[in-house]
Amino acid sequence: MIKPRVLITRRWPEAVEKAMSASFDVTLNKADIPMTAAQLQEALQVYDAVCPCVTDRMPADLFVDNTYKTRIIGNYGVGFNHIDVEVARGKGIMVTNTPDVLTQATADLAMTLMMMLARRAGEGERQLRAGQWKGWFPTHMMGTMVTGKTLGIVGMGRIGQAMAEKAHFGFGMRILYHNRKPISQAKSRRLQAEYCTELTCLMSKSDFVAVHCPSSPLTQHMINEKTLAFMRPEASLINTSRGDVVDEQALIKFLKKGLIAGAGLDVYDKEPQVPQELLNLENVVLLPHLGSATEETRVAMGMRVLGNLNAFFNGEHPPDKL
Ligand code: 8YV
Repeated sequence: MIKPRVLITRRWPEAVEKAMSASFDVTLNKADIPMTAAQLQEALQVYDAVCPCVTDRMPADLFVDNTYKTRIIGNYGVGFNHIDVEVARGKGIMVTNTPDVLTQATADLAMTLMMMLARRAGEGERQLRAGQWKGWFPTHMMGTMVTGKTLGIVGMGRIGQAMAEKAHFGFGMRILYHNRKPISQAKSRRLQAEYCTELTCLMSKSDFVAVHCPSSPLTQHMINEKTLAFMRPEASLINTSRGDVVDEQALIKFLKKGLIAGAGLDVYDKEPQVPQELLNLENVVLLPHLGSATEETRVAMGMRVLGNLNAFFNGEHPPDKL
């Protein structure tokens, strides 16, 4: 039987490249250089399945032809704002993603950012590495406690809830959340989580605001000058979702003026570009989109793509069809 032709656009962990190669006629991007729009367009005419990730932009205008060889796009990642799913669907291409498997890793990273901010870990490490540490003194780099503080979660989906669990049960934090609709009563009772119908209400009551909602036309620049204005000067913002949910220029303005205490960012509007003004600030922690970057998670993400492709080519319903 002829195996479906599958393109994996970037290097994946070896174990999943092997597993994919056992099931399909796989083409790997050995050089791991991001593909151009033209290469992606060509791929859609050559492969039965294309497996992109966040660096592969597939907006509406990428799908210029009327018919394609590709019948499924198996995205490696849970976020899919880089793919126009509606347009792909209209061209007869199914799109799948990889939910669940990266929930804990991403929530862990949001916790990391919160802890680093609160305890000024980035600043401290920079000072020490620069040879500027003069030794212990009582007022040296005092941060703030996380334990007992209030965490406001914007987007109480899988990752938001996982962070709430860690923060509430691990650090005794009070949980507020803003979401399209309240979570189940059982879940909110367990976390003693309070629902804020208004984002601004959550912003005004939180010591840490963590953004977990997906990028969409509805959430674009949801954290902007207007909403940031509700945050307290001692409060900080954490973003591990997508860069465009936050208006970066507004955030920079608020950070520079000391209108908010700090920001912990893992995602940016124009990745991998990070505005110089953010790089110049001490009160920010900046990570290079590491949310799901654990060995276990990146393997599990690949296996999830494999499961979706296997189901599809066996004529079954892929579990993560969008
Ligand atoms: C992924 C992510 O690593 O899955 C997501 O949505 O943001 C990341 O953690 C990345 O998207 C890979 O495509």
